[in-house]
Amino acid sequence: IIIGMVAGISAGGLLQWILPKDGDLIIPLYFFDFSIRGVFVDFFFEVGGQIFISSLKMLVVPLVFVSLICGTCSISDTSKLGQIGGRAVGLYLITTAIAISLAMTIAILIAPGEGVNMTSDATYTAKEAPSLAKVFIDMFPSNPFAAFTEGNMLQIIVFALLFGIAMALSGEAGERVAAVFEDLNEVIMRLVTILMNLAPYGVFCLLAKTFTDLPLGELLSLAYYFMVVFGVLLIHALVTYPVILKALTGLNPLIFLRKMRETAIFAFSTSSSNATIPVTLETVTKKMGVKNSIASFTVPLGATINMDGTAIMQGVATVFIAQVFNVDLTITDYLMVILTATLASIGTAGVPGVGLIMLAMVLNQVGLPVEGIALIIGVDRLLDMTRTAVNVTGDSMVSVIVGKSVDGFDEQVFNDRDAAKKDE
Ligand code: DAS
Repeated sequence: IIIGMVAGISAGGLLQWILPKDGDLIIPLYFFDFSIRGVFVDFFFEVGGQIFISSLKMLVVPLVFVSLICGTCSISDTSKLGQIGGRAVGLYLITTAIAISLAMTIAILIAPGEGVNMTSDATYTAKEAPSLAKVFIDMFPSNPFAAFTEGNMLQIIVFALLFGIAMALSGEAGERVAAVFEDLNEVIMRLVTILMNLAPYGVFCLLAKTFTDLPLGELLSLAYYFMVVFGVLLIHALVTYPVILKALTGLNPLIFLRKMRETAIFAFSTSSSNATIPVTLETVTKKMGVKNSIASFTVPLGATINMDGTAIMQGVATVFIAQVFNVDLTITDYLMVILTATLASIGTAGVPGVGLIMLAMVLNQVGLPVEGIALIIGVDRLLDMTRTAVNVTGDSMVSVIVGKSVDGFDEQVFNDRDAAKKDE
């Protein structure tokens, strides 16, 4: 997969060097013109990459539903379920609040937007941040089948939890149904393993296409902003998470980070926490030793409500845009940003670009000109890839912490360098 990643970035860079910006290179052959962009970028890379992402997403709804039901009905006492849920949600919200506070503090200290002095006269009415009540009401599906077709992860999670609890309380009938779901889960996880054999090619296509047209020039013009976001993402992934993991579990963070590598590359390549769920689940259970009954709940939940990487981008972007437009934010404004960004992340699925949409909500909340997003949108693609990798790392870390805290964790598997290799 790493080879696929390096080859994809190299191919994209080479094509960016060969092809004129948004242009093409036509090689006239005997009976047709061979278009470099048409054949490679718009066909091979586009088709290969999209097929790969669609095949990952194809698994998400059935995998989350089946594995969550297996997990829930195997936790017979519902009090433990409350314990797992409470700890997972608590840790997700705390790590997101730490992420955005870290991001805003560093952005205020470095002041990447100082001296740009843009003025804003456009009026932009972005949609309001969701109220807490609405977020909770929307979690309960009025029609579970609609939740499945729309891929509404929070509603699927709630329905699967309730269904699993009902199965655990249904005696023999529940046991018979549980046996069916166990077999279904086995088959779907086998499908994940099969798909992971396609990963190098899918990662190659996705990155080759992205890096063919990545606006490197814009990166330079926004290098300051880009480097601050990228720097805080690295600090959060390589310092905050290891410190929290070590402090709460005593586990070796280097083993955790090494085992996260493949999943992080998937997340980086797909820019989608949701599409990466099958891989995150596989890594957290088979390589890190978290019981499926825990991971099947914490991983999909994290992919939906936990977006530390996104919160970091939003924290830096808010300060950057305030500086660019010379708006002095008060401490109340900063607290409002933390609350809005954390709330906004709960209700939005982990799909490409969702962080930028949520940013409009956050800027609107503190009265900042939302058209400031136009400044940073050019460099957002590469940041989206990186922050998605941070998002799934946070989901995996919390899964390990919660698993270990409720005795749903096999430390031997975690410390085993080759865990899960035997399965492949
Ligand atoms: N791409 C989102 C995710 O899947 C993150 C973002 O858009 O910020 O986590």
